Amino acid sequence: MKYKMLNSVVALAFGSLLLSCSTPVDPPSPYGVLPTEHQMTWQKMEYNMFIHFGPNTFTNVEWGDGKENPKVFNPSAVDCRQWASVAKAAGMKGIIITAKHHDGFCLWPSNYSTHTVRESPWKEGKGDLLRELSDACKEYGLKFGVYLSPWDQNHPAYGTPEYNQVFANTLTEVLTNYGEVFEQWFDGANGEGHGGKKQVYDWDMFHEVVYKHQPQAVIFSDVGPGCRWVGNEQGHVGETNWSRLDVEGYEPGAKGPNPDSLNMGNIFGEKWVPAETNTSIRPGWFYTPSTDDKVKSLSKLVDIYYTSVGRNSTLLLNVPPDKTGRIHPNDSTRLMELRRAIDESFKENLAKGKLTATTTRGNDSRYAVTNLFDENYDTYWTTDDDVLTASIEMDMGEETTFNRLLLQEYIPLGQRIAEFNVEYWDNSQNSWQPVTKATTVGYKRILRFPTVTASKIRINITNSLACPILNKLELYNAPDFSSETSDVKSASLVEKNKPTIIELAAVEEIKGFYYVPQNKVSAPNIQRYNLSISTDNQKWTVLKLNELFNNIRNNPLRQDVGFDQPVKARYIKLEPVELTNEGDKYAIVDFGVLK
Ligand code: FUL
Repeated sequence: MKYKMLNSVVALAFGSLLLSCSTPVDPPSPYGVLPTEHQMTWQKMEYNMFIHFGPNTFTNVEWGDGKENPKVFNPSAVDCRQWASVAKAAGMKGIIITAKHHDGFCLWPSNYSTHTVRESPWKEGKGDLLRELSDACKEYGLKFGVYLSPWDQNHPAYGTPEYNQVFANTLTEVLTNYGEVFEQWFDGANGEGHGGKKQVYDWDMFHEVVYKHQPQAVIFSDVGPGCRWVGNEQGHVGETNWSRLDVEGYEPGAKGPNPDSLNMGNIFGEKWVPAETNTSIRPGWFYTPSTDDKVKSLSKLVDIYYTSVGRNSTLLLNVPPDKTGRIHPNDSTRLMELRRAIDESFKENLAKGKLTATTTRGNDSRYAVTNLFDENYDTYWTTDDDVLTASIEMDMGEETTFNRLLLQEYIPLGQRIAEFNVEYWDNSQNSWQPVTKATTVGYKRILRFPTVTASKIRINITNSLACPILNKLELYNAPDFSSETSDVKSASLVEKNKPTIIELAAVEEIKGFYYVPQNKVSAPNIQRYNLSISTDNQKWTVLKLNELFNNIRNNPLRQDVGFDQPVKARYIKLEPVELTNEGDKYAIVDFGVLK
């Protein structure tokens, strides 16, 4: 009897415990600044196409100076439907086009410029590329976005206060005539216009115009407000990547945050400004036939996918149409290879079996760890507010071979996880063994590690700024596409006051020169230079004075510079005037003549 009594007391106590467990527990309060609904939609797009097209496509330069004859713009077979179909087949969700680059040429017949497609022979001046592309995007179910450079080397008003209004009007045209725009890309470059005039941009006014006409548009710049540059054009955001950024006191362009902040965000940043990794499939942003054989390799592109999408960033991959106005087969073939590689890598999710967590918020099944397996973005696992560390274990029930782990943090409630590691159960040693460790997760984190075979895996969250919230866990065994080594060549470092001189075997006719900088954004490469020639190493003729290597800061590539006419010389002297990163030495990988 006594025994029976005891039993029912236990049963009673257990029952009330169960009851308290099923009392709904409130979801965690948001932590820090949060993404807007539009930033969430944008983040989920993950992979988009960038299109650089304009006079530069025909003059083979990266930065036109606005003095080009608009007649150079004459593609013979523009086919925006081909661009869209390639983007779609590549798995991209949107296309952003350089509606106006630094040369000021407008790809639509703007009423605020006399340097547009209207002045070109293309379609006898009746064409409108923004119309064609926005229509093609609609047809293919892609979103449409626009790049507009405030820096305009053609517009006569550039450098005067009136120009800001001109730019606002230009922006209004683009944002009111072509349907919905998902992203407004503002280039921060701010150079001189006619007669060396520089502009003080009225960013507040520009942003107002965007939000008035396209409230859902995510605005890109070094400081957002919608999304941010990652501080390089090589295709990698930081391994640590916070979607928060300190923006106070900074401006787009040269007055932006330092490259590390852009690359990694700021852990306690004051605004939600997620990263967009923008890079080109070719060495430069614009098409030129000399890069037909330099389309990035599959392994390089796969790598870029992991160092962007795999690190809590979107990827904006530039695919520049050629002189006919079509995407070159070398580029489209590579994009299809990349698609296949991604599909193959993430074909079979091996995450299955029993999932357990050391702790679950209020023991409430709404926050159960099994939510990591479902397809619902808005269900997640989390812990009690004061629990900042936890482990999740997956027992797959059988030996499984894998080399990729995908995690997603539920960022609508803020980015929280700061450090975690992964372990596997080693049967032979009867212990947990390390697989890898990392810092941030964010919207999506894909970890690559050497292949492991195990039946159990454990994720230990060792540091989180608030209770961790995860909504996805996937495991894969991806084929190896990474055969490429780093392409950063070592450079000679030369004292800044010592010019570099080449001596040819004899006096020869030369057509130009090339300079190969170190392919690293942080290298002290030559940005402005003087170039002189001589036949006797005594009397020098200056051919280039205080000239700029275009875009060398953000994209440190070999620079080919032609002379107006061939010259005869035996000695060629390159003198740095200004470096991309100041110091007392400059970097030089190679310097030579074009014959
Ligand atoms: C940079 C520009 O100067 C390049 O030409 C290119 O458009 C790149 C995407 O942005 O700031």
